Amino acid sequence: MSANSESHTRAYSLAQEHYAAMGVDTEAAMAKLATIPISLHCWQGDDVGGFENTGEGLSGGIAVTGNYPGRARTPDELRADLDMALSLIPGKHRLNLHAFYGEFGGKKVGRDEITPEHFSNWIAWAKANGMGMDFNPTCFAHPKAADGFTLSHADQGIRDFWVEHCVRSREISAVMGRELGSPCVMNVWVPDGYKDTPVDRVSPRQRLAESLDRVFAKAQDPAHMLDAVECKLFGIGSESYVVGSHEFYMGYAVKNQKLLCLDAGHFHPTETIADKLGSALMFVPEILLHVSRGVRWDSDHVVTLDDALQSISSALVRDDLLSRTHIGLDFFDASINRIAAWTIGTRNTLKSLLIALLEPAALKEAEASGDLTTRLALMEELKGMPWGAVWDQYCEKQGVPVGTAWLAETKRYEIAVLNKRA
Ligand code: RNT
Ligand code: ZN
Repeated sequence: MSANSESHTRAYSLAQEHYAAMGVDTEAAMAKLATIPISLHCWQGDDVGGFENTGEGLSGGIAVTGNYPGRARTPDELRADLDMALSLIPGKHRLNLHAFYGEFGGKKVGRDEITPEHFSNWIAWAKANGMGMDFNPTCFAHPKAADGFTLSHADQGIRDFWVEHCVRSREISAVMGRELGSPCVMNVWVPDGYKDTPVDRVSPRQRLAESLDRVFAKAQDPAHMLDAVECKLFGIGSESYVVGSHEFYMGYAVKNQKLLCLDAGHFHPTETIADKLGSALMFVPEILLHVSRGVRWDSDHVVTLDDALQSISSALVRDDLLSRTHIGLDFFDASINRIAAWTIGTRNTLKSLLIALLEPAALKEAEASGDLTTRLALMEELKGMPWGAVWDQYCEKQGVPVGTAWLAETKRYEIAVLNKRA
Protein backbone atom coordinates (compact mmCIF):
# COMPACT_ATOMS: atom_id res chain seq x y z
CA MET A 1 0.00 0.00 0.00
CA SER A 2 1.50 3.37 -0.95
CA ALA A 3 1.87 6.11 1.65
CA ASN A 4 -0.81 8.03 -0.17
CA SER A 5 -3.28 5.24 -0.09
CA GLU A 6 -2.50 4.65 3.60
CA SER A 7 -3.23 8.25 4.51
CA HIS A 8 -6.50 8.09 2.54
CA THR A 9 -7.50 5.03 4.49
CA ARG A 10 -6.72 6.75 7.78
CA ALA A 11 -8.63 9.86 6.73
CA TYR A 12 -11.54 7.68 5.76
CA SER A 13 -11.71 5.83 9.09
CA LEU A 14 -11.81 9.13 10.94
CA ALA A 15 -14.49 10.44 8.59
CA GLN A 16 -16.47 7.25 9.01
CA GLU A 17 -16.39 7.68 12.81
CA HIS A 18 -17.32 11.32 12.53
CA TYR A 19 -20.34 10.52 10.36
CA ALA A 20 -21.31 7.51 12.48
CA ALA A 21 -21.53 9.83 15.48
CA MET A 22 -24.21 11.70 13.54
CA GLY A 23 -26.01 8.49 12.66
CA VAL A 24 -24.76 8.45 9.06
CA ASP A 25 -23.53 5.20 7.51
CA THR A 26 -20.80 6.12 5.02
CA GLU A 27 -20.64 2.60 3.59
CA ALA A 28 -24.36 2.71 2.80
CA ALA A 29 -23.95 6.11 1.18
CA MET A 30 -21.17 4.81 -1.08
CA ALA A 31 -23.18 1.69 -1.93
CA LYS A 32 -26.13 3.85 -2.93
CA LEU A 33 -23.94 6.19 -4.99
CA ALA A 34 -22.65 3.20 -6.95
CA THR A 35 -26.20 2.52 -8.20
CA ILE A 36 -26.72 5.98 -9.73
CA PRO A 37 -25.80 6.24 -13.42
CA ILE A 38 -24.94 9.56 -15.02
CA SER A 39 -25.52 9.86 -18.75
CA LEU A 40 -22.37 11.27 -20.33
CA HIS A 41 -23.14 13.48 -23.31
CA CYS A 42 -21.02 12.54 -26.32
CA TRP A 43 -21.06 16.13 -27.58
CA GLN A 44 -18.51 17.46 -25.07
CA GLY A 45 -15.87 15.47 -26.97
CA ASP A 46 -16.12 17.18 -30.35
CA ASP A 47 -17.76 20.57 -29.70
CA VAL A 48 -21.24 19.41 -30.81
CA GLY A 49 -19.92 18.65 -34.31
CA GLY A 50 -21.37 15.25 -35.20
CA PHE A 51 -20.18 12.97 -37.99
CA GLU A 52 -22.25 13.94 -41.00
CA ASN A 53 -19.31 15.89 -42.42
CA THR A 54 -21.54 18.19 -44.41
CA GLY A 55 -19.59 21.28 -43.42
CA GLU A 56 -22.77 22.60 -41.78
CA GLY A 57 -21.79 24.56 -38.65
CA LEU A 58 -23.50 24.43 -35.28
CA SER A 59 -26.81 26.28 -35.13
CA GLY A 60 -29.96 26.35 -33.02
CA GLY A 61 -28.85 29.09 -30.68
CA ILE A 62 -26.25 27.02 -28.88
CA ALA A 63 -22.55 27.83 -29.19
CA VAL A 64 -19.20 26.31 -28.30
CA THR A 65 -16.24 28.61 -27.76
CA GLY A 66 -12.54 27.79 -27.48
CA ASN A 67 -9.96 26.07 -29.64
CA TYR A 68 -8.20 23.68 -27.30
CA PRO A 69 -6.37 21.13 -29.43
CA GLY A 70 -7.42 17.48 -29.66
CA ARG A 71 -11.11 17.51 -30.56
CA ALA A 72 -12.34 14.05 -31.56
CA ARG A 73 -12.78 13.94 -35.34
CA THR A 74 -14.08 10.42 -35.85
CA PRO A 75 -16.33 7.99 -33.98
CA ASP A 76 -13.29 5.91 -33.03
CA GLU A 77 -11.54 8.94 -31.57
CA LEU A 78 -14.65 9.95 -29.67
CA ARG A 79 -15.06 6.46 -28.24
CA ALA A 80 -11.39 6.36 -27.24
CA ASP A 81 -11.79 9.70 -25.47
CA LEU A 82 -14.93 8.50 -23.72
CA ASP A 83 -13.10 5.34 -22.62
CA MET A 84 -10.40 7.56 -21.15
CA ALA A 85 -12.88 9.80 -19.32
CA LEU A 86 -14.82 6.79 -18.03
CA SER A 87 -11.62 5.32 -16.60
CA LEU A 88 -11.33 8.43 -14.39
CA ILE A 89 -14.94 8.49 -13.16
CA PRO A 90 -16.11 6.16 -10.38
CA GLY A 91 -19.20 4.01 -11.01
CA LYS A 92 -21.12 2.62 -14.00
CA HIS A 93 -22.54 5.23 -16.32
CA ARG A 94 -24.41 5.73 -19.60
CA LEU A 95 -23.77 7.30 -22.97
CA ASN A 96 -26.00 10.04 -24.33
CA LEU A 97 -25.74 10.20 -28.12
CA HIS A 98 -27.12 12.69 -30.63
CA ALA A 99 -28.47 11.46 -33.96
CA PHE A 100 -25.86 13.24 -36.03
CA TYR A 101 -23.17 11.08 -34.43
CA GLY A 102 -24.31 8.14 -36.57
CA GLU A 103 -21.75 6.37 -38.70
CA PHE A 104 -22.67 6.87 -42.31
CA GLY A 105 -19.59 5.36 -44.01
CA GLY A 106 -18.85 8.50 -45.97
CA LYS A 107 -22.33 8.40 -47.56
CA LYS A 108 -24.77 11.25 -47.42
CA VAL A 109 -27.63 9.96 -45.29
CA GLY A 110 -30.49 12.38 -44.71
CA ARG A 111 -31.74 12.94 -41.18
CA ASP A 112 -35.01 11.51 -42.48
CA GLU A 113 -33.20 8.34 -43.57
CA ILE A 114 -31.30 7.29 -40.44
CA THR A 115 -31.68 3.68 -39.26
CA PRO A 116 -30.43 1.61 -36.32
CA GLU A 117 -27.57 0.23 -38.45
CA HIS A 118 -25.97 3.67 -38.44
CA PHE A 119 -25.60 3.30 -34.68
CA SER A 120 -24.54 -0.34 -34.47
CA ASN A 121 -20.92 0.48 -33.58
CA TRP A 122 -22.07 2.73 -30.76
CA ILE A 123 -24.41 0.03 -29.47
CA ALA A 124 -21.63 -2.56 -29.65
CA TRP A 125 -19.29 -0.23 -27.78
CA ALA A 126 -21.89 0.41 -25.06
CA LYS A 127 -22.59 -3.32 -24.77
CA ALA A 128 -18.88 -4.12 -24.43
CA ASN A 129 -18.69 -1.51 -21.65
CA GLY A 130 -21.86 -2.74 -19.92
CA MET A 131 -23.41 0.70 -20.41
CA GLY A 132 -26.93 1.84 -21.27
CA MET A 133 -27.53 4.50 -23.91
CA ASP A 134 -29.74 7.55 -24.27
CA PHE A 135 -30.51 9.31 -27.52
CA ASN A 136 -31.58 12.62 -29.10
CA PRO A 137 -32.90 13.56 -32.50
CA THR A 138 -30.70 16.35 -33.89
CA CYS A 139 -33.01 19.20 -34.93
CA PHE A 140 -30.29 21.80 -35.53
CA ALA A 141 -27.08 22.25 -37.57
CA HIS A 142 -28.98 21.49 -40.76
CA PRO A 143 -30.18 23.50 -43.79
CA LYS A 144 -33.79 22.63 -42.93
CA ALA A 145 -33.31 24.30 -39.52
CA ALA A 146 -31.53 27.33 -40.91
CA ASP A 147 -34.37 29.78 -40.36
CA GLY A 148 -34.74 28.78 -36.76
CA PHE A 149 -37.84 26.57 -36.96
CA THR A 150 -38.20 22.77 -37.19
CA LEU A 151 -41.15 20.86 -35.71
CA SER A 152 -43.16 24.08 -35.46
CA HIS A 153 -42.23 25.40 -38.91
CA ALA A 154 -45.03 27.06 -40.86
CA ASP A 155 -44.09 24.95 -43.88
CA GLN A 156 -45.71 21.52 -43.81
CA GLY A 157 -42.86 19.91 -45.78
CA ILE A 158 -40.24 21.05 -43.27
CA ARG A 159 -42.40 19.88 -40.38
CA ASP A 160 -42.81 16.49 -42.07
CA PHE A 161 -39.05 16.19 -42.50
CA TRP A 162 -38.38 16.75 -38.79
CA VAL A 163 -41.28 14.56 -37.71
CA GLU A 164 -39.76 11.75 -39.80
CA HIS A 165 -36.35 12.36 -38.21
CA CYS A 166 -37.84 12.15 -34.72
CA VAL A 167 -39.93 9.08 -35.53
CA ARG A 168 -36.82 7.30 -36.79
CA SER A 169 -34.91 8.45 -33.73
CA ARG A 170 -37.52 6.75 -31.55
CA GLU A 171 -37.10 3.50 -33.47
CA ILE A 172 -33.35 3.75 -33.04
CA SER A 173 -33.78 4.48 -29.32
CA ALA A 174 -35.99 1.42 -28.93
CA VAL A 175 -33.32 -0.74 -30.55
CA MET A 176 -30.67 0.72 -28.24
CA GLY A 177 -32.82 0.01 -25.19
CA ARG A 178 -33.65 -3.52 -26.31
CA GLU A 179 -30.08 -4.40 -27.25
CA LEU A 180 -28.62 -2.99 -24.05
CA GLY A 181 -31.36 -4.21 -21.69
CA SER A 182 -32.02 -0.76 -20.26
CA PRO A 183 -34.57 1.83 -21.39
CA CYS A 184 -33.10 4.50 -23.66
CA VAL A 185 -34.35 7.99 -22.79
CA MET A 186 -34.92 9.96 -25.98
CA ASN A 187 -35.00 13.68 -25.47
CA VAL A 188 -36.68 15.98 -27.96
CA TRP A 189 -35.24 19.47 -27.97
CA VAL A 190 -35.95 21.86 -30.84
CA PRO A 191 -34.47 25.34 -31.13
CA ASP A 192 -37.61 26.91 -32.62
CA GLY A 193 -38.09 30.55 -31.79
CA TYR A 194 -37.84 34.18 -32.83
CA LYS A 195 -35.08 36.72 -32.34
CA ASP A 196 -37.61 39.51 -32.05
CA THR A 197 -41.08 39.93 -30.62
CA PRO A 198 -43.61 37.72 -32.36
CA VAL A 199 -47.13 38.75 -33.20
CA ASP A 200 -48.63 35.30 -33.15
CA ARG A 201 -47.40 33.36 -30.11
CA VAL A 202 -49.94 30.59 -30.41
CA SER A 203 -49.83 29.12 -33.93
CA PRO A 204 -46.22 27.85 -33.68
CA ARG A 205 -47.11 26.17 -30.38
CA GLN A 206 -50.15 24.54 -31.92
CA ARG A 207 -47.97 23.26 -34.74
CA LEU A 208 -45.33 22.01 -32.29
CA ALA A 209 -47.96 20.12 -30.29
CA GLU A 210 -49.35 18.57 -33.49
CA SER A 211 -45.89 17.54 -34.67
CA LEU A 212 -45.07 16.03 -31.28
CA ASP A 213 -48.33 14.08 -31.36
CA ARG A 214 -47.23 12.64 -34.71
CA VAL A 215 -43.74 11.88 -33.40
CA PHE A 216 -45.16 10.02 -30.40
CA ALA A 217 -48.10 8.40 -32.24
CA LYS A 218 -46.64 4.90 -32.20
CA ALA A 219 -46.53 3.34 -28.76
CA GLN A 220 -43.06 2.11 -27.82
CA ASP A 221 -42.32 -0.37 -25.06
CA PRO A 222 -41.24 1.65 -22.01
CA ALA A 223 -38.83 -1.18 -21.19
CA HIS A 224 -36.94 -0.13 -24.32
CA MET A 225 -37.41 3.60 -24.67
CA LEU A 226 -38.88 6.60 -22.88
CA ASP A 227 -39.83 9.97 -24.39
CA ALA A 228 -38.66 13.24 -22.85
CA VAL A 229 -39.25 16.85 -23.92
CA GLU A 230 -36.94 19.76 -23.09
CA CYS A 231 -38.04 23.34 -22.61
CA LYS A 232 -35.99 26.50 -22.87
CA LEU A 233 -36.33 30.17 -22.03
CA PHE A 234 -34.22 31.65 -24.83
CA GLY A 235 -31.32 30.94 -27.16
CA ILE A 236 -28.96 32.98 -29.29
CA GLY A 237 -31.20 34.22 -32.07
CA SER A 238 -34.34 33.21 -30.17
CA GLU A 239 -34.09 35.80 -27.42
CA SER A 240 -37.67 37.03 -27.60
CA TYR A 241 -39.68 33.88 -28.04
CA VAL A 242 -39.08 30.13 -27.75
CA VAL A 243 -41.93 27.94 -28.97
CA GLY A 244 -41.10 25.13 -26.52
CA SER A 245 -41.28 27.18 -23.35
CA HIS A 246 -41.50 25.72 -19.84
CA GLU A 247 -45.27 26.15 -19.64
CA PHE A 248 -45.68 24.57 -23.07
CA TYR A 249 -43.72 21.44 -22.25
CA MET A 250 -44.94 21.17 -18.69
CA GLY A 251 -48.46 21.12 -20.10
CA TYR A 252 -47.55 18.74 -22.90
CA ALA A 253 -45.72 16.33 -20.60
CA VAL A 254 -48.51 16.31 -18.01
CA LYS A 255 -51.21 15.79 -20.63
CA ASN A 256 -49.31 13.02 -22.42
CA GLN A 257 -47.44 11.62 -19.41
CA LYS A 258 -44.05 12.14 -21.01
CA LEU A 259 -40.79 12.72 -19.18
CA LEU A 260 -40.01 16.37 -18.55
CA CYS A 261 -36.42 17.36 -19.24
CA LEU A 262 -35.13 20.15 -17.02
CA ASP A 263 -31.89 21.74 -18.16
CA ALA A 264 -30.24 23.78 -15.40
CA GLY A 265 -29.34 26.51 -17.91
CA HIS A 266 -32.80 26.96 -19.40
CA PHE A 267 -34.43 29.31 -16.94
CA HIS A 268 -33.96 32.84 -15.73
CA PRO A 269 -30.43 33.30 -14.41
CA THR A 270 -31.49 33.42 -10.76
CA GLU A 271 -33.97 30.57 -11.15
CA THR A 272 -32.69 27.11 -10.18
CA ILE A 273 -34.31 23.81 -11.05
CA ALA A 274 -34.04 22.15 -7.63
CA ASP A 275 -37.44 23.36 -6.51
CA LYS A 276 -39.08 22.19 -9.75
CA LEU A 277 -38.20 18.51 -9.31
CA GLY A 278 -40.63 17.42 -6.61
CA SER A 279 -43.39 19.65 -7.96
CA ALA A 280 -43.11 18.38 -11.54
CA LEU A 281 -42.92 14.78 -10.35
CA MET A 282 -46.35 15.13 -8.76
CA PHE A 283 -47.71 15.35 -12.31
CA VAL A 284 -45.24 13.74 -14.74
CA PRO A 285 -44.03 10.14 -14.43
CA GLU A 286 -40.29 10.78 -14.55
CA ILE A 287 -37.76 13.54 -15.09
CA LEU A 288 -34.67 13.85 -17.24
CA LEU A 289 -32.02 16.23 -15.98
CA HIS A 290 -29.57 18.13 -18.11
CA VAL A 291 -27.06 19.09 -15.48
CA SER A 292 -25.39 22.19 -16.82
CA ARG A 293 -24.10 25.58 -15.66
CA GLY A 294 -25.14 28.81 -17.21
CA VAL A 295 -22.91 31.83 -16.74
CA ARG A 296 -24.96 34.96 -17.45
CA TRP A 297 -26.76 33.03 -20.17
CA ASP A 298 -27.33 29.41 -21.17
CA SER A 299 -23.60 29.11 -21.74
CA ASP A 300 -23.23 25.39 -20.96
CA HIS A 301 -20.13 25.76 -18.78
CA VAL A 302 -18.61 22.67 -17.18
CA VAL A 303 -20.54 21.79 -14.04
CA THR A 304 -18.80 22.85 -10.83
CA LEU A 305 -19.61 21.87 -7.27
CA ASP A 306 -21.69 24.97 -6.66
CA ASP A 307 -24.85 25.68 -4.71
CA ALA A 308 -27.07 25.19 -7.76
CA LEU A 309 -25.73 21.68 -8.30
CA GLN A 310 -25.87 20.80 -4.61
CA SER A 311 -29.46 21.95 -4.36
CA ILE A 312 -30.45 19.62 -7.21
CA SER A 313 -28.74 16.58 -5.70
CA SER A 314 -29.99 17.37 -2.22
CA ALA A 315 -33.57 17.63 -3.51
CA LEU A 316 -33.24 14.29 -5.31
CA VAL A 317 -32.03 12.55 -2.16
CA ARG A 318 -34.10 14.34 0.48
CA ASP A 319 -37.34 13.95 -1.43
CA ASP A 320 -36.53 10.41 -2.56
CA LEU A 321 -36.77 11.28 -6.25
CA LEU A 322 -33.75 9.37 -7.56
CA SER A 323 -35.71 6.37 -8.80
CA ARG A 324 -37.80 8.63 -11.08
CA THR A 325 -34.99 10.87 -12.28
CA HIS A 326 -32.59 10.22 -15.14
CA ILE A 327 -29.44 12.26 -14.64
CA GLY A 328 -27.75 13.49 -17.81
CA LEU A 329 -25.11 16.13 -18.41
CA ASP A 330 -25.25 18.95 -20.93
CA PHE A 331 -22.23 21.22 -21.20
CA PHE A 332 -19.62 21.84 -23.84
CA ASP A 333 -16.37 23.71 -23.39
CA ALA A 334 -13.72 23.80 -26.12
CA SER A 335 -11.33 26.02 -24.15
CA ILE A 336 -9.99 23.25 -21.89
CA ASN A 337 -9.01 19.61 -22.31
CA ARG A 338 -12.30 17.94 -23.26
CA ILE A 339 -11.65 14.76 -21.30
CA ALA A 340 -10.96 16.89 -18.25
CA ALA A 341 -14.26 18.70 -18.91
CA TRP A 342 -16.21 15.42 -18.84
CA THR A 343 -14.27 14.19 -15.82
CA ILE A 344 -14.65 17.38 -13.77
CA GLY A 345 -18.36 17.75 -14.56
CA THR A 346 -19.24 14.12 -13.92
CA ARG A 347 -17.13 13.78 -10.78
CA ASN A 348 -18.71 16.96 -9.42
CA THR A 349 -22.20 15.64 -10.10
CA LEU A 350 -21.29 12.45 -8.22
CA LYS A 351 -19.70 14.41 -5.37
CA SER A 352 -22.86 16.44 -4.92
CA LEU A 353 -24.88 13.23 -4.76
CA LEU A 354 -22.49 11.78 -2.19
CA ILE A 355 -22.74 14.91 -0.04
CA ALA A 356 -26.53 14.59 -0.21
CA LEU A 357 -26.39 10.90 0.68
CA LEU A 358 -24.28 11.72 3.75
CA GLU A 359 -26.94 13.88 5.38
CA PRO A 360 -28.16 12.78 8.81
CA ALA A 361 -31.81 12.03 9.51
CA ALA A 362 -31.57 14.75 12.18
CA LEU A 363 -32.04 17.34 9.47
CA LYS A 364 -35.51 16.09 8.51
CA GLU A 365 -36.38 15.52 12.14
CA ALA A 366 -35.54 19.11 13.02
CA GLU A 367 -37.86 20.38 10.32
CA ALA A 368 -40.64 17.94 11.21
CA SER A 369 -40.54 19.07 14.82
CA GLY A 370 -40.63 22.71 13.80
CA ASP A 371 -37.11 23.38 15.04
CA LEU A 372 -36.01 25.56 12.14
CA THR A 373 -33.07 26.93 14.12
CA THR A 374 -31.53 23.46 14.32
CA ARG A 375 -32.34 22.87 10.65
CA LEU A 376 -30.31 25.91 9.57
CA ALA A 377 -27.52 25.31 12.10
CA LEU A 378 -27.12 21.69 11.02
CA MET A 379 -27.19 22.49 7.33
CA GLU A 380 -24.34 24.92 7.80
CA GLU A 381 -22.32 22.59 10.07
CA LEU A 382 -22.64 19.82 7.48
CA LYS A 383 -20.70 21.91 4.98
CA GLY A 384 -17.60 21.29 7.10
CA MET A 385 -18.00 17.53 7.35
CA PRO A 386 -15.17 15.40 5.88
CA TRP A 387 -17.08 14.19 2.83
CA GLY A 388 -13.87 14.53 0.78
CA ALA A 389 -12.35 11.59 2.64
CA VAL A 390 -15.42 9.50 1.83
CA TRP A 391 -15.16 10.57 -1.82
CA ASP A 392 -11.50 9.52 -1.95
CA GLN A 393 -12.41 6.19 -0.40
CA TYR A 394 -15.18 5.75 -2.99
CA CYS A 395 -12.76 6.46 -5.86
CA GLU A 396 -10.25 4.00 -4.44
CA LYS A 397 -12.91 1.32 -4.01
CA GLN A 398 -14.14 1.88 -7.56
CA GLY A 399 -10.61 1.60 -8.92
CA VAL A 400 -10.30 5.13 -10.33
CA PRO A 401 -7.68 7.77 -9.51
CA VAL A 402 -7.97 9.39 -6.07
CA GLY A 403 -7.78 13.15 -5.59
CA THR A 404 -6.11 15.00 -8.47
CA ALA A 405 -4.33 11.89 -9.77
CA TRP A 406 -6.83 11.78 -12.66
CA LEU A 407 -5.37 15.04 -13.97
CA ALA A 408 -1.90 13.58 -14.48
CA GLU A 409 -3.48 10.74 -16.46
CA THR A 410 -5.40 13.22 -18.58
CA LYS A 411 -2.20 15.15 -19.31
CA ARG A 412 -0.45 11.94 -20.31
CA TYR A 413 -3.29 11.14 -22.71
CA GLU A 414 -3.13 14.65 -24.07
CA ILE A 415 0.53 14.23 -24.98
CA ALA A 416 0.25 10.66 -26.24
CA VAL A 417 -3.04 10.95 -28.15
CA LEU A 418 -4.71 14.35 -28.38
CA ASN A 419 -1.67 16.34 -29.48
CA LYS A 420 -1.14 13.95 -32.38
CA ARG A 421 -4.48 15.01 -33.88
CA ALA A 422 -3.69 17.69 -36.42
C1 RNT B 1 -29.95 23.28 -26.00
C2 RNT B 1 -30.35 22.11 -25.18
C3 RNT B 1 -30.00 20.75 -25.75
C4 RNT B 1 -28.65 20.68 -26.38
C5 RNT B 1 -28.18 19.30 -26.72
C6 RNT B 1 -27.00 19.32 -27.64
O1 RNT B 1 -30.09 24.45 -25.35
O2 RNT B 1 -29.84 22.24 -23.90
O3 RNT B 1 -30.18 19.79 -24.78
O4 RNT B 1 -27.67 21.28 -25.54
O5 RNT B 1 -29.22 18.57 -27.21
ZN1 ZN C 1 -30.08 20.56 -22.57
